[in-house]
Amino acid sequence: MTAGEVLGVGLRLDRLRGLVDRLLAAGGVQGQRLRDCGVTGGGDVDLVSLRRLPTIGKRDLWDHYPYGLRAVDADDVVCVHGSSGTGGRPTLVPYTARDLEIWAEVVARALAGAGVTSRSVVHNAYGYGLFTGGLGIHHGAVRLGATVVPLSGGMTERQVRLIQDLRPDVLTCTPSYAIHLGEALGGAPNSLRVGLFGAEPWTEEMRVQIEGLLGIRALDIYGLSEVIGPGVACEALDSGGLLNIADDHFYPECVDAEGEPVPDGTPGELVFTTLTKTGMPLLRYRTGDVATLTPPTADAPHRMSKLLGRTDDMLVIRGVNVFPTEVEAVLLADARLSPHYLVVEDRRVPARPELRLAVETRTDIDPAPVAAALTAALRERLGVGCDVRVLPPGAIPRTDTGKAKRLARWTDGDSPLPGLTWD
Ligand code: DLL
Repeated sequence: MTAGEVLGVGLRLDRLRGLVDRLLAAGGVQGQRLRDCGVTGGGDVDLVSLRRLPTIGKRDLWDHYPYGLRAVDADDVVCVHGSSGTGGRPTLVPYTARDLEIWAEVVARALAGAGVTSRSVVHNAYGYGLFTGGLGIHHGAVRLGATVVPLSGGMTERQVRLIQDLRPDVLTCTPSYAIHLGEALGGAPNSLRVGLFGAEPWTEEMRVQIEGLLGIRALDIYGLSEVIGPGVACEALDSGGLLNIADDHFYPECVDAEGEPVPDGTPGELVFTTLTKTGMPLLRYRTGDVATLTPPTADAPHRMSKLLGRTDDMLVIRGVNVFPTEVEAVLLADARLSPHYLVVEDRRVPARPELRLAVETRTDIDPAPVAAALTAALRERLGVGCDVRVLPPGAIPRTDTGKAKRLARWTDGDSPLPGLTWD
């Protein structure tokens, strides 16, 4: 057996060629773009020349809303998922029965990598609905034969009660909700062993907090509705802090701002090609998510780092690039501060953008020394000044459903944190 066969290169190539044939046959915008660059069939492409094929982005999805990128008959669509997206413009994704199979398979794989078995009880507190978190984890847990408790988000008291009564060993939810739940459990012993957290950015410092609060291993799960939902990549117990990418279904690349490949291990924008999906297959989808990529080995698929940020939540403050996750890493290093915060990019005076941060203390203490220490630590780490407001416990609004809002762009109007004036 050659190395190529070990890595399944042949399988991926066949799937890529099949995808190109399907896109050409569907006759949509992706097929047209392929024809425009001279591709007449799957046989014209391979995994190396893939990088020269056209990309597709969120704007294309919006331009062809709601179903313009569907590549099958409406009859073959069995459900729709998506995300509300920035600026209220939803992104909708049609799934076929085959897509649901693939989704269950990749999520089951992710759960198995975290040690979940058919004997496990999975407390699933990702939101159920259009959002892919709840149902995606659900499909995967059912596929594994585990018992899934479909809590969805919110009603924290009921969640606490069911954790105590049903004794789940696995928790799945956003990392911010894991902290919220951990605080609500109040340090009481619980049966949880491992958690799969994702759907929003979180840092190593947040991992330490979650693991401490809940007494579990906290693993990172990544995905996006356009590609399938959770399960595109996931950390395993033994993957050394990297996320295994399900690259037999979602072939990854990592590119710079011009779309050129970056060297292995260099941060860049993740681009995925859905090799097997049928409802809304995507060739070279630019995710806007920034991470590093590690090539496959004989024992491991492509792996990605934890997300470092997004190309579009990157703040540029007086020429300095700042990802909100860097701010989080600094503030979580101070045990006096809670993990609830809001980063504000204040561009009310366009020529004088300001970085601002509202945080809260864990307990009622004098905020002044905390603010001074945090301001100094942020300047040191980010290389740019940050106006810090340290508020009492509970001052930052919580989200107990959906994703935490940790970044606000302020160009005019009222303060993004009601009641807090910054001037
Ligand atoms: O958030 C899918 C998902 C659900 C992933 C549950 C993990 C767990 P969307 O709502 O389409 O899908 O949002 C996708 O969320 O492009 C990233 O910017 C961000 N994101 C997802 N997972 C992570 C993660 C789901 N582990 C967008 N770390 C993506 C950081 C993440 N950001």
